[in-house]
Amino acid sequence: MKNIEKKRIILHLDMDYFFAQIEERENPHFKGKPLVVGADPKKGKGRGVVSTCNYEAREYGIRSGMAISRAYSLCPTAIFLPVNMSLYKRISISVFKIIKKSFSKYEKVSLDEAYIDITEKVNNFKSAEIKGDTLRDEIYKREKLRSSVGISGNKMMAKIACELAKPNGIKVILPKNSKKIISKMGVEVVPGIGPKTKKIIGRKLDKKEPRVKDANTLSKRELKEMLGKRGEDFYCMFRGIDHSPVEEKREIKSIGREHTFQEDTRDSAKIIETFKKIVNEVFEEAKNKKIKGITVVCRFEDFQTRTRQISFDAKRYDNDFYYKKGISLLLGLLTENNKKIRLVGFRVRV
Ligand code: DCP
Ligand code: CA
Ligand code: CA
Repeated sequence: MKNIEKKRIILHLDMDYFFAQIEERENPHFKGKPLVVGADPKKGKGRGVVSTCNYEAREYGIRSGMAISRAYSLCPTAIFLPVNMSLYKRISISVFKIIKKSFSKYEKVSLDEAYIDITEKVNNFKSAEIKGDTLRDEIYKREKLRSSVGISGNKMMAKIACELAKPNGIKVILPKNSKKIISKMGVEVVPGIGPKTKKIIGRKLDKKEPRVKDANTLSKRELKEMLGKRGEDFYCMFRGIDHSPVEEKREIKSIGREHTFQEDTRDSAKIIETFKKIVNEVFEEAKNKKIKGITVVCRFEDFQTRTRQISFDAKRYDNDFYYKKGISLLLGLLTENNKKIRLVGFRVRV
């Protein structure tokens, strides 16, 4: 029963190289040159990361999340710009207004990404494609920004279609072709399969880079034994099936700060002092809002990034309470290993 999918038509929209494209729009003379948005590279000595970059910079191998120093060494002549988050947020709001005008059932995934359930709006995939084109045209007309759209019978396949459509394109994957198309891909295309799960599957199949078609030799029971309840969902997803609904989530707001140390450190007094400073900044911004949860982030010298979090009940506590909880999470992370710390961060959900 679970292997039969309800007929739906789902559209996935994702803006192309979002932060960098906005910077190109604001500064047209940057167009055509490699452009990187992120931390200050400080002539190769900078210590933050790349947020994103345009396609010209990607040709040099630069990618989101990469150390900015690495990006600098790959292309020292690129244009490096700081993250102007308030501008990107403002433009994101405008893009979502355009979506909202034409569609009622959509789910915001991030600043530049949304799923839209258009089952009730169109009768077939041909008219779905026209809807997708109209949306892309409308965004371009109003915001002068390019985007890509994927369309299929569920969220997972619509996102895969969108990846294939990028940049500035549209792609439809008919549900009857979903299984065949996904089978050629690496298992990590399935949402929820990260490096750890991939390793478990790879070990079982004796393959370093397991593909979906390899994973399709595993029975539902085997997957459940290996990965628990999630394994059953993966069994369906490996066959192009995803039942998850498009749901408009109430927006969870988070307020956070992070600090990259000038030099990697294990000096706990120094780490705690910095932590205290950023926690206070976060409290300052969160002001009277009810805190629903806190997250502490540590990035270690080898770039491994670990987080720990706690959620709270409906009660309101004073800032000191959250600070002490934060410190205990931080100490937990620090005692996980002996590596030096590169970055520490603190975030609250409000
Ligand atoms: N972002 C970030 N750090 C990351 C990944 C992304 O700050 N590690 C930001 C910058 C991106 C935006 O989020 O512009 C959207 O992320 P995407 O993954 O959609 O990437 P892009 O829009 O930059 O590129 P693409 O054209 O591949 O979608
Ligand atoms: Ca994007
Ligand atoms: Ca995105």
